[in-house]
Amino acid sequence: HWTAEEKQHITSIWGKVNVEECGAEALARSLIVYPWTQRFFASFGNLSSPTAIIGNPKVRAHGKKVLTSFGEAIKNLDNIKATYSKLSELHCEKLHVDPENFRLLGDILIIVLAAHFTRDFTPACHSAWQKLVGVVAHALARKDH
Ligand code: HNI
Repeated sequence: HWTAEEKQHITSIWGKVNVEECGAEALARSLIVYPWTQRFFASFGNLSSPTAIIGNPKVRAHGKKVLTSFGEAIKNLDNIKATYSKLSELHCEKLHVDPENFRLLGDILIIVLAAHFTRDFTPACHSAWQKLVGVVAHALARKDH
Protein backbone atom coordinates (compact mmCIF):
# COMPACT_ATOMS: atom_id res chain seq x y z
CA HIS A 1 0.00 0.00 0.00
CA TRP A 2 2.95 2.31 -0.64
CA THR A 3 3.51 4.19 -3.86
CA ALA A 4 6.99 4.28 -5.38
CA GLU A 5 7.12 8.00 -4.53
CA GLU A 6 6.26 7.41 -0.89
CA LYS A 7 8.95 4.75 -0.58
CA GLN A 8 11.40 7.12 -2.20
CA HIS A 9 10.54 9.95 0.20
CA ILE A 10 10.92 7.69 3.19
CA THR A 11 14.21 6.09 2.17
CA SER A 12 15.83 9.29 0.94
CA ILE A 13 15.35 10.98 4.31
CA TRP A 14 16.21 7.80 6.20
CA GLY A 15 19.52 7.57 4.36
CA LYS A 16 20.58 10.86 5.95
CA VAL A 17 19.32 10.21 9.46
CA ASN A 18 21.81 9.88 12.28
CA VAL A 19 19.87 7.42 14.47
CA GLU A 20 21.81 8.24 17.60
CA GLU A 21 21.30 11.99 17.31
CA CYS A 22 17.73 12.07 15.99
CA GLY A 23 16.65 9.16 18.20
CA ALA A 24 17.95 10.83 21.34
CA GLU A 25 16.36 14.12 20.34
CA ALA A 26 12.97 12.59 19.57
CA LEU A 27 12.79 10.60 22.82
CA ALA A 28 14.02 13.54 24.92
CA ARG A 29 11.51 15.91 23.33
CA SER A 30 8.67 13.52 23.89
CA LEU A 31 9.60 13.05 27.57
CA ILE A 32 9.60 16.85 27.92
CA VAL A 33 6.44 17.64 25.96
CA TYR A 34 4.42 14.64 27.25
CA PRO A 35 5.72 14.36 30.83
CA TRP A 36 3.34 11.50 31.75
CA THR A 37 5.45 9.25 29.53
CA GLN A 38 8.29 9.64 32.06
CA ARG A 39 6.67 7.08 34.33
CA PHE A 40 7.72 4.30 31.96
CA PHE A 41 11.32 5.31 32.37
CA ALA A 42 11.67 5.54 36.14
CA SER A 43 14.80 3.36 35.93
CA PHE A 44 16.53 5.92 33.71
CA GLY A 45 17.46 8.17 36.65
CA ASN A 46 17.28 11.95 36.58
CA LEU A 47 14.47 13.27 34.36
CA SER A 48 13.71 16.26 36.58
CA SER A 49 14.24 19.01 34.02
CA PRO A 50 14.60 19.41 30.26
CA THR A 51 18.36 19.79 30.72
CA ALA A 52 18.51 16.59 32.78
CA ILE A 53 16.45 14.71 30.18
CA ILE A 54 18.54 15.93 27.24
CA GLY A 55 21.78 15.09 29.04
CA ASN A 56 20.64 11.68 30.33
CA PRO A 57 22.76 8.92 28.73
CA LYS A 58 20.02 6.31 29.17
CA VAL A 59 17.57 8.53 27.29
CA ARG A 60 20.14 8.88 24.51
CA ALA A 61 20.76 5.14 24.33
CA HIS A 62 17.08 4.28 24.38
CA GLY A 63 16.26 6.91 21.77
CA LYS A 64 18.82 5.31 19.49
CA LYS A 65 17.27 1.91 20.10
CA VAL A 66 13.78 3.18 19.25
CA LEU A 67 14.85 4.94 16.08
CA THR A 68 16.95 1.96 14.99
CA SER A 69 13.78 -0.05 15.32
CA PHE A 70 12.06 2.41 12.95
CA GLY A 71 14.75 1.38 10.51
CA GLU A 72 13.43 -2.19 10.67
CA ALA A 73 10.01 -0.89 9.64
CA ILE A 74 11.58 0.98 6.74
CA LYS A 75 13.41 -2.16 5.61
CA ASN A 76 10.12 -4.04 5.76
CA LEU A 77 7.61 -1.45 4.57
CA ASP A 78 5.24 -4.06 3.19
CA ASN A 79 5.43 -6.19 6.29
CA ILE A 80 5.45 -3.79 9.25
CA LYS A 81 2.88 -5.65 11.32
CA ALA A 82 4.85 -8.88 11.28
CA THR A 83 8.09 -7.00 11.87
CA TYR A 84 6.65 -5.44 15.04
CA SER A 85 4.79 -8.46 16.31
CA LYS A 86 7.14 -9.10 19.25
CA LEU A 87 7.52 -5.39 19.99
CA SER A 88 3.76 -4.86 20.09
CA GLU A 89 3.49 -7.70 22.56
CA LEU A 90 6.16 -6.05 24.72
CA HIS A 91 4.58 -2.59 24.61
CA CYS A 92 0.93 -3.63 24.99
CA GLU A 93 0.92 -6.73 27.14
CA LYS A 94 4.04 -6.24 29.23
CA LEU A 95 4.58 -2.47 29.44
CA HIS A 96 0.91 -1.44 28.99
CA VAL A 97 1.77 1.65 27.00
CA ASP A 98 -1.37 3.51 25.87
CA PRO A 99 -1.27 3.30 22.04
CA GLU A 100 -1.94 7.03 21.76
CA ASN A 101 1.66 7.50 22.93
CA PHE A 102 3.01 5.77 19.80
CA ARG A 103 1.30 8.44 17.70
CA LEU A 104 2.68 11.21 19.87
CA LEU A 105 6.23 9.91 19.57
CA GLY A 106 5.76 9.55 15.80
CA ASP A 107 4.64 13.16 15.52
CA ILE A 108 7.65 14.32 17.53
CA LEU A 109 9.93 12.29 15.27
CA ILE A 110 8.48 14.14 12.28
CA ILE A 111 9.23 17.48 13.95
CA VAL A 112 12.82 16.36 14.59
CA LEU A 113 13.29 15.22 10.98
CA ALA A 114 11.76 18.41 9.62
CA ALA A 115 14.09 20.47 11.81
CA HIS A 116 17.14 18.49 10.66
CA PHE A 117 16.30 18.26 6.95
CA THR A 118 14.36 21.49 6.35
CA ARG A 119 15.12 21.79 2.67
CA ASP A 120 14.43 18.13 1.84
CA PHE A 121 11.38 17.90 4.04
CA THR A 122 8.81 18.79 1.38
CA PRO A 123 5.03 18.44 1.80
CA ALA A 124 5.13 15.14 -0.13
CA CYS A 125 7.91 13.93 2.12
CA HIS A 126 5.99 14.97 5.21
CA SER A 127 2.96 13.11 3.96
CA ALA A 128 4.91 9.87 3.39
CA TRP A 129 6.46 10.08 6.87
CA GLN A 130 3.11 10.89 8.47
CA LYS A 131 1.74 7.74 6.89
CA LEU A 132 4.75 5.73 8.07
CA VAL A 133 4.50 6.82 11.71
CA GLY A 134 0.78 6.00 11.58
CA VAL A 135 1.43 2.50 10.27
CA VAL A 136 4.17 1.96 12.86
CA ALA A 137 1.88 3.17 15.68
CA HIS A 138 -0.90 0.91 14.46
CA ALA A 139 1.42 -2.10 14.22
CA LEU A 140 2.77 -1.53 17.74
CA ALA A 141 -0.73 -1.12 19.13
CA ARG A 142 -2.32 -4.21 17.64
CA LYS A 143 -3.69 -6.72 20.07
CA ASP A 144 -4.15 -9.67 17.68
CA HIS A 145 -0.79 -11.43 17.70
NI1 HNI B 1 9.36 1.48 23.17
C1 HNI B 1 11.49 -0.70 24.76
C2 HNI B 1 10.69 0.56 20.13
C3 HNI B 1 7.37 3.79 21.56
C4 HNI B 1 8.20 2.57 26.19
N1 HNI B 1 10.81 0.20 22.57
C5 HNI B 1 11.59 -0.60 23.38
C6 HNI B 1 12.54 -1.32 22.57
C7 HNI B 1 12.32 -0.96 21.28
C8 HNI B 1 11.23 -0.01 21.27
C9 HNI B 1 13.05 -1.45 20.04
C10 HNI B 1 13.58 -2.31 23.08
C11 HNI B 1 12.94 -3.67 23.10
C12 HNI B 1 13.85 -4.73 23.64
O1 HNI B 1 14.73 -4.41 24.45
O2 HNI B 1 13.65 -5.89 23.25
N2 HNI B 1 9.07 2.07 21.22
C13 HNI B 1 9.69 1.54 20.11
C14 HNI B 1 9.17 2.15 18.92
C15 HNI B 1 8.26 3.07 19.30
C16 HNI B 1 8.18 3.01 20.76
C17 HNI B 1 9.61 1.83 17.49
C18 HNI B 1 7.55 3.93 18.31
C19 HNI B 1 6.54 4.64 18.45
N3 HNI B 1 8.02 2.90 23.76
C20 HNI B 1 7.32 3.76 22.95
C21 HNI B 1 6.49 4.64 23.77
C22 HNI B 1 6.73 4.31 25.08
C23 HNI B 1 7.68 3.21 25.07
C24 HNI B 1 5.60 5.72 23.23
C25 HNI B 1 6.19 4.87 26.35
C26 HNI B 1 5.59 6.01 26.47
N4 HNI B 1 9.75 1.00 25.12
C27 HNI B 1 9.16 1.60 26.22
C28 HNI B 1 9.75 1.04 27.42
C29 HNI B 1 10.70 0.08 27.01
C30 HNI B 1 10.68 0.09 25.55
C31 HNI B 1 9.37 1.44 28.84
C32 HNI B 1 11.60 -0.76 27.90
C33 HNI B 1 12.75 0.16 28.27
C34 HNI B 1 13.79 -0.51 29.12
O3 HNI B 1 14.81 -0.94 28.57
O4 HNI B 1 13.58 -0.56 30.32
